[in-house]
Amino acid sequence: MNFPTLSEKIKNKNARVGIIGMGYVGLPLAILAASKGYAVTGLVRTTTKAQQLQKGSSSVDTIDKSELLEVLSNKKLIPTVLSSKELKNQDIIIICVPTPITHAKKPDLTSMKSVAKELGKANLTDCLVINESSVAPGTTRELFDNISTFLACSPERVDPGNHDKNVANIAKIVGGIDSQSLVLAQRFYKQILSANIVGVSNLETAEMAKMLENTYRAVNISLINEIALLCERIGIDVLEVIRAASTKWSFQAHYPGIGVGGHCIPVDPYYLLELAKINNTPMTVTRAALERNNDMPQSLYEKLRRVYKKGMSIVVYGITYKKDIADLRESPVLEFCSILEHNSIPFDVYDPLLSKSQISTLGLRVAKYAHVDIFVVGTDHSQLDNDQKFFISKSTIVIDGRNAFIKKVGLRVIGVGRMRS
Ligand code: SAJ
Repeated sequence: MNFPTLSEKIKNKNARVGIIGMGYVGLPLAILAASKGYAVTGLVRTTTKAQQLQKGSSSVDTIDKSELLEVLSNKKLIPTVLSSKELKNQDIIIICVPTPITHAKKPDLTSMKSVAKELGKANLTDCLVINESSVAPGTTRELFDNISTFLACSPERVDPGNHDKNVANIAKIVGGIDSQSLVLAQRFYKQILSANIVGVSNLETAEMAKMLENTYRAVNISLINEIALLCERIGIDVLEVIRAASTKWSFQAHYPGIGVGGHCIPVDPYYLLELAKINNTPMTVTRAALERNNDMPQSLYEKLRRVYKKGMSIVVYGITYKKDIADLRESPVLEFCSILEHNSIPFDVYDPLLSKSQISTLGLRVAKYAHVDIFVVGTDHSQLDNDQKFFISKSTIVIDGRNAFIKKVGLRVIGVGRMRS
């Protein structure tokens, strides 16, 4: 299909859209495109996943269930197993698969490479392939060039748990391998998003923009972690320092804590480091920032160590990577727990967003409601206000990994950057 034909199909919403990966990025996008009138095929790895999704069941907790059921029932969204045949049926193929890091903190492109293989086998002729997965500059071109006529990159920018910003209204960066690919991708997103569509010169600029925004965040979080540790030494309150600094228009506040988790911030900078290594460009600031963030669980452990006496009861409250999100990926609290285990310090875990079996499958012991000697805030879920009474008595020491206990309410609270260490 040539440019005018595909452009017309996009305009009339007759273009068939295949989205590879029905996770926290692909599924919201599929629901949105389907609700805007496109015929969307949700491409997943296994029949079981396709059947589960067909029944409206998904582990993605950021979608509106009724919207999903609606597009399933009107058959605007059809979950199917990824295959070359299904790929061949599509006019637009959007890649939304995970790009994690290995234990050795190296980019893990397993999913991307397997998608590239499937796309290669499909002998696509003239469809538009768009990569939304976060990768280092050059990866989209390397993996998907010559796979089809049109190729674009538009990095996903979802912010799980942020109800104001969603897939429809987050500004969309788009780069194309050529001008026709860029225009087609922009026209498609314009049809389904209310957000501003930001066209850039090429694929690499789009990829690098995503890497920059997440590395920027990782570096700034590491800076405030570092300043927090200094504040402890000199006995001032880092939260008050941040409040004061925030009166400067050019200062963007970040907050210290137990560490940095999730599928983006502690991950994407390692893709950049790998690219920098290949290009002999040392990225000392980024590397140091990641090390600083990775050290924060240990730093919180040292605070606990200083007050711990053998036999003390400990609860770690909240183990997911961020407030009110039930996602464990790269959670620094899990790192903190393994440090406790490594030092043979027994503890129990409570997380209101996880079931008892989810916690036990991690090899962790589920806490019962009982007052404890040490209460560790791993993740400051909103329910903490309510739940704390089940665990905290007047004599409980709080190791506050998220500075959730702003007022110390007569308790002994040891925060991050909030008192002499
Ligand atoms: N964190 C801090 N201090 C802070 C902010 C975050 O320690 O000041 C920790 C969080 O607890 C968490 C980690 O860093 O463990 C990541 O936090 P996040 O709010 O950045 O959460 P994410 O991973 O959901 O970030 C997403 C990202 N979205 C995409 O990559 C598409 C990121 O780009 C966004 O900047 C971020 O949302 C956002 O909030 O905007």
